[in-house]
Amino acid sequence: MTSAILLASFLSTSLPAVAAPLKITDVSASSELHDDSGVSYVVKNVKDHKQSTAWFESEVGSGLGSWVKLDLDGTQNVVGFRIWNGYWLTSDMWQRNNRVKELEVELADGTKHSFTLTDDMKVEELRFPSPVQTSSLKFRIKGIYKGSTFADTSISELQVFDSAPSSDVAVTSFSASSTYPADGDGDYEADNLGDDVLDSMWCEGNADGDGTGEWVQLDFGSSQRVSSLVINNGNDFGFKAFINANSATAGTLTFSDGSTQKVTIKPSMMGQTIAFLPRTTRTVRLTFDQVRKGKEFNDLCISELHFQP
Ligand SMILES: [Ca+2]
Ligand SMILES: [Ca+2]
Repeated sequence: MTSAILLASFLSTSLPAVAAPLKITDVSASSELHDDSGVSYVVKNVKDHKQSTAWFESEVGSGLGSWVKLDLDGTQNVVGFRIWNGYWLTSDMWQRNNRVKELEVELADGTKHSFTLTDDMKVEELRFPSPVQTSSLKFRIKGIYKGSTFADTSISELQVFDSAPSSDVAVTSFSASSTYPADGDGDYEADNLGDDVLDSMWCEGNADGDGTGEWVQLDFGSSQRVSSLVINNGNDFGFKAFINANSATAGTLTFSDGSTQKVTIKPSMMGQTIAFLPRTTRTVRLTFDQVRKGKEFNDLCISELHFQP
């Protein structure tokens, strides 16, 4: 039975509030584009937590019928998935390469579901009409939006979700003291802090400052227990990008009741967990008190920020 449903939304709205991406144990594809001057287009790029790396099919023409298969850790109760459709390296490259328009998802038992994707450089979230039991998902390209320059079709990242609550405290909205304007590399909105993608980030938009005094705030929608934060500091696009931009070294957590706690943050690309005195709070604001200066840009960026109960 084939059924179709389309539910597009921004990152900060539905699935991320209740779920964490399921583990992908293996990934395969009908074809892969050969590496081009050191840039890899292999299929594992759809699950490397980077929006700037993509899988490209290598068929003649636009790759209709090409597929990517994700294997899960056994049979899971899957409610939907998120797709970074097309080549997200830059908005220019996104325009120049094909995007997927019609996507067929085949489950382990052969059941197929069809989805029509929008033609926007936005993360798209799609749900099955009802949860499905499957150990794999095969994403097959059935229709495309044409790129302005190249005939190849690509997918930059895929995440699959079940309905189980995440181990992180669910976030209903992200906000910030300021935000760097979107440019050819994408946007720098605060909801990039919660997408489990390392090379999407919030950056402060204060032209004069180095990020000191700027803040990001997570709203949980109701009172929740929090006892630690998990942060990917700085611009985690890559090592050079990390060195070039500012990263945080100290901050202050402010909770709903006005109480505060100081935290020390390592200026490191590695994810770090920072424990603090447990609180029950609806919001947490992290104000940056001190930064490590970047070599090239004087803007503070943070790639991921999650709180744990
Ligand atoms: Ca990727
Ligand atoms: Ca991110």
